[in-house]
Amino acid sequence: MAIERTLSIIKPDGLKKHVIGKIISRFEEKGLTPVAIRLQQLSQKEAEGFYAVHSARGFFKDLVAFMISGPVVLMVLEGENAVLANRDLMGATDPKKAEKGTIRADFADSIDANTVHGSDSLENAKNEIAYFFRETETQKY
Ligand code: RTP
Ligand code: MG
Repeated sequence: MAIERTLSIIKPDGLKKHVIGKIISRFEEKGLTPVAIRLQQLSQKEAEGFYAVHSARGFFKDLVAFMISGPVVLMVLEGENAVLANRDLMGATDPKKAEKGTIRADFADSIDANTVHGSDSLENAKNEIAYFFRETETQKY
């Protein structure tokens, strides 16, 4: 097993529902330690750049509009197999298809308002972390 870092975002619906603490508890309980955290209102440009891989998809406009509908929590999570461990905790993209006990099954309302983002590969994790954080903003404890 390898210690990895992954980018987690609690999306605007998670903040509006006041479940930041519950979500971060789930990460900590599974050994995913936040080594950087920032609350931020994303600009349209930041959200478009972040999800650029989806720019040709029909849902892109709605996705960007949703991601800037309120502040988000940006986090770097560190732990064993962090990328996959985080995706397992999140559950499927569509909360209706997500397994019980996953974050999306328990807190998300729809495929658009699906509460959390998580990097889907180690390579994407490195790029996504660098998109929002400088190395000096991550901590050891
Ligand atoms: P995320 O990037 O946010 O962690 O979600 P994901 O990997 O599970 O899903 P992805 O395919 O990367 O899609 C990014 C976000 O776009 C919205 N989406 N809508 N209507 C649709 O068919 C559709 N497909 C994706 C979701 O909000 C998804 O989280
Ligand atoms: Mg994705």
